[in-house]
Amino acid sequence: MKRWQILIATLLVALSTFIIATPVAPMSSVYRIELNGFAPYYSPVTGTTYAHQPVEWVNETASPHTITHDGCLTDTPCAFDSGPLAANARFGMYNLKPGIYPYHCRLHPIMKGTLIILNPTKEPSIS
Ligand SMILES: [Cu+2]
Repeated sequence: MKRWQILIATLLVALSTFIIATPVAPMSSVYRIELNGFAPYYSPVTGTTYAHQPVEWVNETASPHTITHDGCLTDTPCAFDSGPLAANARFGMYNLKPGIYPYHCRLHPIMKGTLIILNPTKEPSIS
């Protein structure tokens, strides 16, 4: 084997090792919140993610529920309201601004959760 062939083979091995060892960051993976039939009903009950990451609620119960931002019942802006979400159905939000979003189920007011959307460069403000 000539010197240049050894050099290329060495570079290819080094490159393939680098590619295999470098994990791909899940930048667009979905942040998932499950709805359960028992307290605290939303899991995680306080979800925290970043503004670039889509958020998805999945109804794991046999009953319909809503994911309703508390602002929808006040004079503050309504950031999201799923309407009745059937069993095994999903509800996604993809463009929430950084902030703290308390939410609840319109059908079962005992169900309450909080979604915190972080901006990597700033502290969240109350929505
Ligand atoms: Cu409910």
